[in-house]
Amino acid sequence: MKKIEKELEVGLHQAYENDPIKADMDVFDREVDPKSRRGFLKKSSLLAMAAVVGSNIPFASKMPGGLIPAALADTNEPFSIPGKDGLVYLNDRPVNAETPPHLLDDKFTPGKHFFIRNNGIPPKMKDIDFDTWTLEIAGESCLNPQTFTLPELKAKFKHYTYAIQLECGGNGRSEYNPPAKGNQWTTGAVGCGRWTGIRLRDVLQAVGIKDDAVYIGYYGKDTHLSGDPSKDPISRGVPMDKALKDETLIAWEYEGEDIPYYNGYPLRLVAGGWPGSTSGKWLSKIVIRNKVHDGTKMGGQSYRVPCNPVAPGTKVPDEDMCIIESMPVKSLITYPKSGVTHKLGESFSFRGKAWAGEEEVKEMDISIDFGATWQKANLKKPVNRLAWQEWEASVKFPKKGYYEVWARATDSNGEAQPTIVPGWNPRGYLNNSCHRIAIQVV
Ligand SMILES: Nc1nc2c(c(=O)[nH]1)N[C@H]1C(S)=C(S)[C@@H](COP(=O)(O)O)O[C@H]1N2
Ligand SMILES: [Mo]
Repeated sequence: MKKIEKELEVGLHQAYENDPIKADMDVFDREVDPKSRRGFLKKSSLLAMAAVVGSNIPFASKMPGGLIPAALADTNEPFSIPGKDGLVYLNDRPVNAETPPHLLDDKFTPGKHFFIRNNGIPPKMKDIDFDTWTLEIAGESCLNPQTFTLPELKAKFKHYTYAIQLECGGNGRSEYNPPAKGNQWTTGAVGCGRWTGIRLRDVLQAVGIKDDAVYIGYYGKDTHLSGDPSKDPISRGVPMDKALKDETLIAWEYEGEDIPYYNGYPLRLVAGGWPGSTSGKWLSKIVIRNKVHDGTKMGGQSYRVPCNPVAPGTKVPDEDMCIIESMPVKSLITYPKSGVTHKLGESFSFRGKAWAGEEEVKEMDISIDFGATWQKANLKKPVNRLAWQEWEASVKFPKKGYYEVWARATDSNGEAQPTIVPGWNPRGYLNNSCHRIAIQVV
């Protein structure tokens, strides 16, 4: 651990000495104004603030609470989270952090760059033991409820590795107007890498699925923010046909290593192409249900959108909201970084990633004239179903000046990304508008 992190931890433990719940929390689970886009630290976390600005703050006692240090106001300076590198911090209780586009340039996202979306407080690392971790399979539509240890699951069922893309349903939320409550994700609540585990299908078939089964639901070992053990932070699921797909995994490995702690170590569900919220982390129980799973965040406005489009700002009754299933087609420009300068006359190469929920991306286009004309990019096939696809394109700019490069993917059903923010919805899900970067040609 770097020195400053150590100091931070010591400082915080002192600060929380008289508050056993806070003292017990992970070092990063501190209070932050959830509305502030960068989620900066309150006055109480001066050591943390000093860590972020890179030096101490002589007039710290005069600093208004919630002030965003000017040194950081317009940078994406990442806060450090153990095992993570370069993420942009949105909130720290629960921890939420996104990946800047240029850190999604690798073919597969390294664990250290994979975004974090927590709804509660993760189990403590010291309480997690890979060898005694258990997964219970139960529910009213399960024939023979059974509990397996993680080593039993590994020994009993065949292993599979798939590159699978996960994206939070709220990725892109920050662009909605009127604004939607929740983490103000820009473009970085997405990643793709190789998950290794067993098929959920094999485990469900081994315990027996009753004929009336329609849905599965998951439970994880994280705890509710209130500390109330009777409440789940989140418990979602998928219909049986998604649960039984080849690529729906119970995984213990990501990119050849243990799953990173914040991404669900030691065991998680991976249901690619659907909202990330269906991929339960710190997985401890799966229920086979005879009705749509009714766990926490399955109802109301959570991970649901109006069944029919509504005007921005409309109040939509719960009964008119539908559960999000496959995510829409989307893409990112991962090279270069927005804001680069380029010399006139030389051709410029762009590259990025594209994905389309349950579908495949069939075409990728880029525009340098605000969408007036489009040029086809070279698009690779996915390495397997539900993996993102690489693309690249090369452009010659006609004259000096300011340009934007826009990227647009089209899926196998002919659905293309919109150039402006699509259908407003109360919680700001499913923004798949084109990614844009700025280029100065000199
Ligand atoms: N147990 C548990 N599983 C969870 C969550 C959570 O808070 N707890 N968050 C969900 C949401 S909303 C998303 S987008 C993904 C994020 O996965 P990641 O943090 O590994 O990126 O995990 C999902 N699974
Ligand atoms: Mo999410």
